[in-house]
Amino acid sequence: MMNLMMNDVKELFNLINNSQNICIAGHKAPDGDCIGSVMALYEFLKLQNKKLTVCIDGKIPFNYKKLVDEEVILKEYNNQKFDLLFILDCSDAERLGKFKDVFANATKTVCIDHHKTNQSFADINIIIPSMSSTGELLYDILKTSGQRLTKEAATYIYIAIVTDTGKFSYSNTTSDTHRKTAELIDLGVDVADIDNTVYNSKPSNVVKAFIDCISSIELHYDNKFGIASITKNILENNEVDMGDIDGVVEFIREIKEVEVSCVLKEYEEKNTKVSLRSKNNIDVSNISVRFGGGGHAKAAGFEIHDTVENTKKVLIEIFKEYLGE
Ligand SMILES: [Mn+2]
Repeated sequence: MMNLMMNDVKELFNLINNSQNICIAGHKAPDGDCIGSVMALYEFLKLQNKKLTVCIDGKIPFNYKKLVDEEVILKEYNNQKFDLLFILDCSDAERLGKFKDVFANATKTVCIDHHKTNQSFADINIIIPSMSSTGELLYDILKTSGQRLTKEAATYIYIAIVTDTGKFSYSNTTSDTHRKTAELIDLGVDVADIDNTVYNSKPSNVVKAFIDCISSIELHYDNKFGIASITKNILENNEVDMGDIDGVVEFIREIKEVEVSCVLKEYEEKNTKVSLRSKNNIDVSNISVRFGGGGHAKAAGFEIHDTVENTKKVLIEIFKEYLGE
């Protein structure tokens, strides 16, 4: 934990002590880091007898369902006010989706995040882009309390780390990440059990939808750019939700020559979400920021209000700058 953050961390625990009604919010279309971080903080604060509300916009993917009591998630936001709001793994308040107004209505706000595009928009901002995951950063923060984490809290932190590091394989994985993970295992995390829950649990229709997405792959610029789409058609044909299909963009990156992989997600006819992954030197967060999105050098995303087909053309054109002759 960086020294310069310690004042913010102390202030954070002061705020917890002085607040009764606390909200914990993650980003829309939640992933493992979002869910793991939110639920770890929830477990931690539960022991302090706070009134807790969780805001996550979007379905909890099937593999995380048994890890989250969906009863604790607020269904609709009706201008409830909170003494203290935690915003986790979000580079801006818009990422709260249908819960974005919770930010303006909270007395105090704390943002904990590792996206380098984060603009430090809350009252207290603990943003460390060198952290593999928000979960890893949250672990550092919670450890300073001196309170021993429960096995449940440790497990949520582990899920956040294991998913955002691609099972400890991405370049965001550090020796510190591994040391902290070792501590989590000492706290009782069952590594193989979590692997089965998070990764080895896909319903067959989800795998079929995945195959359909992969079949749509196009390769450009001597196979250096790979792009595929998750269309509403594929989702409907296989009866799956968007959030259930994970790993397409990482799968495309497995192609030897691919430098940048891209997946287009058709949410509405004119609302396409773009996910980008870079293998080596291209910083995809720069491209994402151009379109009002955020992310990391090797993993970033944004939305375009246009069709999948038009968005594809735009992206192929953009990567000509980077990967064309
Ligand atoms: Mn994250």
